[in-house]
Amino acid sequence: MPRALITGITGQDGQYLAELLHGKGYDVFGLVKGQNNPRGVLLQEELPFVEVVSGDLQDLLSLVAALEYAQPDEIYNLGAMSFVALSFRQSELTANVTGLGVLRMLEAMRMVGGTDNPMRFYQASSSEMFGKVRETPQSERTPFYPRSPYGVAKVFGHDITVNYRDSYGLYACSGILFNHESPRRGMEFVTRKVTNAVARIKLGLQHELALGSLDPHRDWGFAGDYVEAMWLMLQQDEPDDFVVATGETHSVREFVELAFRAAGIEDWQRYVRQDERFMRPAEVDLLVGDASKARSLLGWKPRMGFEELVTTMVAHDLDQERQRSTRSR
Ligand code: GDR
Repeated sequence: MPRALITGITGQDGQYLAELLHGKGYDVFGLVKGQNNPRGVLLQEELPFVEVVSGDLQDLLSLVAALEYAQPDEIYNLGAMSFVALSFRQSELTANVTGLGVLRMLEAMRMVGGTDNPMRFYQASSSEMFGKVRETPQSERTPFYPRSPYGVAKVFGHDITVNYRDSYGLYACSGILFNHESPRRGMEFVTRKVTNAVARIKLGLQHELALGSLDPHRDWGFAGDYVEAMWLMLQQDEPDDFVVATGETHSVREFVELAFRAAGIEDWQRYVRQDERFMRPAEVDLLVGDASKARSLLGWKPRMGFEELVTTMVAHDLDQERQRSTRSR
């Protein structure tokens, strides 16, 4: 059976990827940091087939030990401090985990894999690297101009992955993924914050929704589709980098409007309030990806469109909030 180690296993993508690989017959190992990490405990309940390995992207020796134990054929580095807004307040931590963490994992891979390294490495790069975009749509050839400490750290992670591939002949790929969402998305990200608030407003549990700027545009896809692209990248003859995106862009405002409408609420403006606290020191205004390379070389394409994504997330959150309020009665 092939073996895979996933960092960031407790996050949205880690969970979808673990399920995908398990379905394909892999032994799946998940790196979980810290002592008594509540997300690690939850993971064991939700994905019992995952073998938890303790380790931290800030600790090289723990990564070496994790690779020695798991002996993975494939390493998926999804672990990061991934919330752009927080990266402005915790920039050093972000550089350390999101940036240097990639270097540490690559070094661990070299140490454990030796010469003719059999391991394959996937780095979760991000459309945030394009930041103040130099061209539209953005492809693998578009220059980077990151707009946050998170984006800067991801550029380092991306470049060091390419550099280790070139320097040491590692099979190392970088997937430049545009925003991807699902009912498993963390509540701090705008899509889930909105769909959860819409559900609560619909059920009379909440009366307003405070947001930052409604103008930014994002290329939003479904996370379940995007983890397939990660796996496909590691099944090719040669390692390479790929943009993964839908090619469509929508504003935060459109997302909000559609989410309220999905719950049968037309006058969404009544509930939404702009709040300075959610504005960023520097914003990424417009992202839209050109995934033609992934489409032609990997045979990948997104299955879920924007409207279905929004309505699926709202329906899920309505169900979840209904169940919660029934339980608490
Ligand atoms: P992003 O996702 O920064 O694109 O990074 P996020 O959902 O946080 O923000 C998207 C856009 O919405 C605007 N916005 C708000 N955002 C949040 N979180 N909360 C708000 O209240 C709010 N109001 C408006 C933001 O300013 C922004 O323009 C995501 C992350 O998953 C990264 O880790 C990943 O690399 C990229 O997507 C691709």
